[in-house]
Amino acid sequence: MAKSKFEYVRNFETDDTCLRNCYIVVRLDGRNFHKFTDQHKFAKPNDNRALGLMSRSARSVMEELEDIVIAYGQSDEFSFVFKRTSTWFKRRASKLMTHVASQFSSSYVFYWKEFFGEDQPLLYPPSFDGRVVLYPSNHNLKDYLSWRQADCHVNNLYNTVFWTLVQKGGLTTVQAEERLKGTLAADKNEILFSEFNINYNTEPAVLKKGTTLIWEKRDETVTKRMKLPSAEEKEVEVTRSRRRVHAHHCDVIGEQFWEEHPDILEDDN
Ligand code: DGT
Ligand code: MG
Ligand code: MG
Ligand code: MG
Ligand code: MG
Repeated sequence: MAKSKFEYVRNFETDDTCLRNCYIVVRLDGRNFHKFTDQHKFAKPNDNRALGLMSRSARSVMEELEDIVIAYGQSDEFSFVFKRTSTWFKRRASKLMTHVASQFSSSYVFYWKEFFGEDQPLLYPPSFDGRVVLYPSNHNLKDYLSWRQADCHVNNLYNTVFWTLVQKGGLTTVQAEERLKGTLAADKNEILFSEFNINYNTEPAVLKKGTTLIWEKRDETVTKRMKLPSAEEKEVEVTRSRRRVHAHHCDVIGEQFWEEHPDILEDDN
C-alpha cells in the first residue's frame, strides 16, 4: 500500500526503549491523596481498607501484565519491577508505564466497593502518576526496594506517634508537630511506650514493612466431583501446584528474604 503524505509524522515519535539488562521499575503514586484520603474519611494514620485495595489493585497489575517479578507498596504508592530480560512492548517505557498506571487505576475503582462497602462511596475518580527507573544490578534494585521500605518505616513511626499524641494524648496537630520536632526514632519509640503503653515493635507488620507481592508456587487442594464408569458421582481431592501472587509483609532490606526467594532476581552476569 502506498504511504500517505502524512506518514512522516510518525518520525516525530521519540525512542524510549529501556536499556537492555536493566530491571525496569514503574512506581505509581496517588495524585493529591492528601485530599483524597481526607474526603473519603480514611482512618488516620493507616486505613486497612485502603491498604487492602492498593494491594488488590497491584495484584491485578501483576496478573494482567507480563513479566512483573515483584511489587512493593506502602501509603499511596506501589512499585512494579519487570524482569531484566523482559521484552514486553519492546521495553518501551511509555507503554509499560501507562499500562501499569491505567490497569492499577481502573482496578482501584473497580474493587473500591469490595473494600469500602456501601458506607463510603467513591466521590470522584482517583488517579496515579507513574515514573520509570532502570536499575542495572541486583544490588541497585535491592537498594531501591530498601529505600522504599525505609521510607515506609520512617513515615509510619512518625505518623503513629503523631496521631497517638493527637487521638489519645489530646494534643492539637500543631502541638504534636512541635513535640516531635528534632526527635529520633528512639525518642518516638519511648513516647509511645512510656506515655501510651504502645510497643511499636508489636504494631502490625503490614504497617511497619509495607506490602511485597511475589509469584509463588504452592500446593492447593480442591474437591472435584468425578463421574465413575458406573455413572455414579464421587468427590475426590485433587492437589495441584499453582502459581499465584502472594503478599508478604516482611523485611526486604536484609538478605533473608532474597535467600528464601532466590527465583525473583536473575543473576547479574
Ligand atoms: P502528590 O503525590 O504529590 O500528588 O500528593 P499527595 O497528597 O498524594 O502526597 P504523598 O503521595 O506524598 O502522600 C500521600 C498522602 O496520602 C499523605 O497525605 C498521607 C495520605 N495517606 C496515605 N495512606 C493513608 C492512610 O491509610 N490513611 C490516611 N488517613 N492517609 C493516608
Ligand atoms: Mg508525591
Ligand atoms: Mg501521592
Ligand atoms: Mg505518596
Ligand atoms: Mg492499540
